Amino acid sequence: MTTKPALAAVDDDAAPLSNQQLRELYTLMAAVRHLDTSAVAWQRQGIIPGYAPELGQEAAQVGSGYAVDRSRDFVFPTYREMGVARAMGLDMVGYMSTHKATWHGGMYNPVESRFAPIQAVVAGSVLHAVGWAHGQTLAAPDEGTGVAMTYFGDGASSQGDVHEAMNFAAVMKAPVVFFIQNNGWAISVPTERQVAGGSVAARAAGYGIPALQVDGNDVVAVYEATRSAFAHCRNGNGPVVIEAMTYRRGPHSTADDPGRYRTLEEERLDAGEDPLERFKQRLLADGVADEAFFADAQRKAEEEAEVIRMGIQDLGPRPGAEMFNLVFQEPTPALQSQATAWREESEHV
Ligand SMILES: Cc1ncc(C[n+]2csc(CCOP(=O)(O)OP(=O)(O)O)c2C)c(N)n1
Ligand SMILES: [Mg+2]
Repeated sequence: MTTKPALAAVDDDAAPLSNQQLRELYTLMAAVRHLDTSAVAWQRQGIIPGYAPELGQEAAQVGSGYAVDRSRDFVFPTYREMGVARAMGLDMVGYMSTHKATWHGGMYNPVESRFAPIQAVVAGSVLHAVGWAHGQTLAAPDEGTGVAMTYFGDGASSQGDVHEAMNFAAVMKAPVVFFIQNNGWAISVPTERQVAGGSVAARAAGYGIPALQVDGNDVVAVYEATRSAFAHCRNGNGPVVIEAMTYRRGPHSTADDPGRYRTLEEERLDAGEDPLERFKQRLLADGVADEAFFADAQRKAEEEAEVIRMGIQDLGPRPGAEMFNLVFQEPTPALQSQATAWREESEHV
């Protein structure tokens, strides 16, 4: 499905993925699958108040996150990028603490991890990424160009912010990868009722941005597309749009009931092949991994999720008054009076 883009000729001489890297990709996808389904269970058990599952989007997330150079690039996620976070090696207790509502944006370090705080404002991350990428072009060249990668959905692509961001990035040649996970749905609204012009990738032409539409359920295809896009951006050619075609299996969030807008039969038919199972069959067929390897990956995934569960359960509550402290560098009078009112009502001081 990958369409060959008009990417500028780039010095992308990276070797194909080794067998060890292919196995690592599978291990990551298995860890993400298990953590994702565990997180839904944790929400049902009252361990976390809410979660946005990414079942079926593991290839899109792990494949793209794996291409990031954590020494200089920066990722701007939405609320659904747990798989990217895991592929980039984040502290997952810190990451999942966001879903426990323990701390704004999670307790991991965004600067060190190169992964911005989780963004719940649809298309908000797109603007932040373009600003950061533009900053790279203003920085001293000998610092080396980092590339921003912003994640957003098919629904978010209808936001005016995305138009402004793409246009600005193209005009300013900002090194930014616009990574769209087209998962078929924006909560209850299907893509065809949301995206005009045939696809999100098709829109890029209007901004003079090269676009790749890639099979988002093929982890290797996603990795290769992302790697090419990074090389294009890093060489001063401006932004790239990647539209990874995938499918959101299950609910939008733990508060959603997809039975209100689609049947299980429709979901099964439209979802296509499971990206994890598909990759497993490929690795088996190519002799890259055997059944013992897959069993081991599953065991490790279960152990890892258990450590994360204990970690988030051990996190105590943060002092509620903290929420007022990080809004502005200098608190405004209005904020100060809100903080005072909140303390009087909540802490009875
Ligand atoms: C600015 C803004 N408008 C509306 C919402 C409510 N909202 C949350 S998720 C969502 C749908 C997003 O769909 P999509 O961009 O396809 O991402 P997906 O959830 O499918 O990953 C909406 C409308 C919001 N969070 N922010
Ligand atoms: Mg969507």
